[in-house]
Amino acid sequence: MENKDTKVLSFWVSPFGLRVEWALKLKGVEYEYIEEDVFNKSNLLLQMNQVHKKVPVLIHHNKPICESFVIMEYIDETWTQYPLMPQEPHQRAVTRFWASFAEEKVLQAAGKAMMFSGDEKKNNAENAKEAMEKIEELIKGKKFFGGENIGYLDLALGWISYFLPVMEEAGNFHIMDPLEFPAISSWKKNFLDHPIIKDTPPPREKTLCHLQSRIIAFASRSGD
Ligand SMILES: N[C@@H](CCC(=O)N[C@@H](CS)C(=O)NCC(=O)O)C(=O)O
Repeated sequence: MENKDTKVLSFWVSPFGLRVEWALKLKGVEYEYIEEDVFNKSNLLLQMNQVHKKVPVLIHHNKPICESFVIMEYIDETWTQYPLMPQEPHQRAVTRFWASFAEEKVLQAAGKAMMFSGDEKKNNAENAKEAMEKIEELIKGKKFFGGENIGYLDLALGWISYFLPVMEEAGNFHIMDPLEFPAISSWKKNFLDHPIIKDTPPPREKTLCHLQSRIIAFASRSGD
């Protein structure tokens, strides 16, 4: 039965929104999904995320929680079954460190590599790749970042498994060579094979078209 007390406001292709849904699904929490049009924002979104006006927003007992990392921690503290974060404070700090490292150094650089052209594309792809080398070291010898089970960091970095390949194709750049990143490649497989994750990524072709249209819109705005 759908739980009316727990709502997720998201956009079908949002990798940030999918993290939140994964966290709820892993914990077996029922929720209502509300699709948002980020190009024509609803009053509900503007009301629930007055600062950033972005998805995802988790609405729990009519109270909004914004920012996917904050939401995942809230979910972990609210529903204690299937802990996502390690229990030990130092391990928790390390987990948060790598989540923000990947967000700032890999995701942002990959986003710029996808959108920009020329030297900016090349430099950002190189920066993303350099940061990815650190992630490769981190996952070496492990099934998941969380150890034997999917944890917070797997969800935070989950976009690398299904979204990055589409970004690379749409933006014509290359970071993820399986020969250079064998440990990340086997993590990717383990992650995407997981029963909770398996059928959740948005359709690849639709995602590709969406990203291509964003690149075209960005280029026409910046006068390329
Ligand atoms: N740091 C945010 C990023 C959220 C984000 O960028 N969401 C996009 C959709 S993928 C959005 O709502 N964009 C609308 C806008 O930028 O106005 C998070 O982790 O939740």
